[in-house]
Amino acid sequence: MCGIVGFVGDRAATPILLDGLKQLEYRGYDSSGLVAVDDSGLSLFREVGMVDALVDSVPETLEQTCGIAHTRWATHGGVTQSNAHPHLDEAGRIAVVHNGIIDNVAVLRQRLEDEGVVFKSETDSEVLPHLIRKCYTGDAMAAVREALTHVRGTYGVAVVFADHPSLMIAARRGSPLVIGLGDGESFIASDPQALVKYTRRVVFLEDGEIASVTPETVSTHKIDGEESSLRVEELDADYGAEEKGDFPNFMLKEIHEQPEAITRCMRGRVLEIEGTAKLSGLELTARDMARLRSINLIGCGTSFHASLLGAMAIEGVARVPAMAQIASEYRNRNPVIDPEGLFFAISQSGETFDTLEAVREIQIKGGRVLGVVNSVGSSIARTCGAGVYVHSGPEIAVASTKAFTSQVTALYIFTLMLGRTRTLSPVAGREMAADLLAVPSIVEGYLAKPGPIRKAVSLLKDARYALFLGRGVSWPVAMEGALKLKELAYIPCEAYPAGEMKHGPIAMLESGTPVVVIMPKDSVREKTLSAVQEVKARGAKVIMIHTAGDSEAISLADVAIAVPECGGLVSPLITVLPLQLIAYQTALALGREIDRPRNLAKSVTVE
Ligand code: F1P
Repeated sequence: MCGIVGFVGDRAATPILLDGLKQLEYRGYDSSGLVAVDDSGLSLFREVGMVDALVDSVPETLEQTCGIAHTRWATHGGVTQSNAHPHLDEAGRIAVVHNGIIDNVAVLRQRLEDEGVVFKSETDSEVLPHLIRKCYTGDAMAAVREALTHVRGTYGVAVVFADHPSLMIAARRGSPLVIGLGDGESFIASDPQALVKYTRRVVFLEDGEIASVTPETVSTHKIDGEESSLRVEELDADYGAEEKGDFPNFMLKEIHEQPEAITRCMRGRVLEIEGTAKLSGLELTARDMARLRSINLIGCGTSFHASLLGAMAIEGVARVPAMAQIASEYRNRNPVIDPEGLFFAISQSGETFDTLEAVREIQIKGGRVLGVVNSVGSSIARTCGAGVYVHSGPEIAVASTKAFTSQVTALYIFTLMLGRTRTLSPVAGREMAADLLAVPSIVEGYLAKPGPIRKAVSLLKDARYALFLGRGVSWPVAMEGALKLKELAYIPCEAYPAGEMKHGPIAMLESGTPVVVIMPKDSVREKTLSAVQEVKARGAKVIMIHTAGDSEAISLADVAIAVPECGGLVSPLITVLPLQLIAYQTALALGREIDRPRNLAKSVTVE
């Protein structure tokens, strides 16, 4: 979602800003812009579409050594040049880039219009430069700070003033910002990815903080006044080193990284001999776990699907009542928080606004919430304070793949650990540990020989509708498969528990409708078979994901894709692989953008 980059130093700012925007492209956006600053004024450039359009429009000769830049993902107002950021005050001396949403925009805009301000865009963000101008009497920091006291909603903002051409002001509430400390130069970014090429010494702004950033100095304050201490951190040496290597795009690379990612997630955590697991980041004692009364797992999109699988495992194996919750719904329904319960916030990016707000709501009500997060140091990880890092490594493609399998793995590890404090016997614990430890090589084996994916693509690519069916643990897998196909190939599709098909979606089936059935050999396979018969009776085409050697499944399938045998609980980590590949190959066949599908964002930082 929207990205921010800022630079101040003693070399030309625009190449650094443009490069930073390119690094943030993976997050999703629809327009971009920048301003370069010196005391004669601001040079503004904005373009709709890819950052390359902006690169083409910015002259290479610009010498200004300070500037801010933005990739916009439209919320208020369409995708137009005038809605792209930065936005300026009327005198053209103050520029602002903004991530987030201003809730009281209507009141602020009306007030400013009544005072004679003429707006040039339809965005909520444009109120900021005008408000700052009203508060400005020569002190840039004081003006931004005062303006922000009038704003309700969320923001990560970077502001520059033509009067102060070696200064950037950054402030954060609900939308992440990081400041990079270079040698005689400083950076601002909404994601460390944009600045890691230049420096690894960073300061993550906390919510409610404002920073004054010059080439040599950074100071942070609370927006409401007092000075706050500067916490300089060092990013990992391999942070931001992602390259596509021999792969044509990040998605395929990330699909193939799954064996390694799952291995990393389990390293030192699954104890095969003892038949248990350890997750010290959770800071839970065996006594804490034995007393847990309920568990809620909260996430969005793919992370919600991982939450569903986590909840099934926790309840089924560890025998603790567990529920998966969609984060955006959860916090709005004034949930009752069980003080004897435990909450997990599941998020790849650790920045998903709805999930972060759910965390805060749970904390306000006295609940204990732990993160299951990929992005180290992200807002959800920091807000939770404790949790599990899934360690899948940076995920660049918007459609999540390796983060999903790592999230599920982490939740299974937790299940094993929790189960052993309850009814799970040492023998059953050892079996589960062995099943988990076997996963990476099974995944590797499948990916080396994925079966007739292209045959499935030929049934799906021109379909007007597709249905995904699964039972038990294969139902969330079906949901994940349908989500991937929607995200990447834009094919209308839905996922249903196989037993629920006859309660509605069966009406959608006609001759040739592709139906993807996830039916590994497990305790509910027989029941899924009857749904397959119903599908076939309507002339629909069955793409069957089945356990290798299941001749009955093969005989019913129009396209049969075999996955290797594995433990029942861990089957989602295998059956999801062909679905990732089907979505990927279908999108390729249709000429879709793979790593940055339309309208989507990697990090959804708005409500
Ligand atoms: C949640 C999510 C992703 C999806 C897309 C949009 O993100 O729905 O699952 O692939 O990128 O956001 P997160 O909370 O897991 O970062």
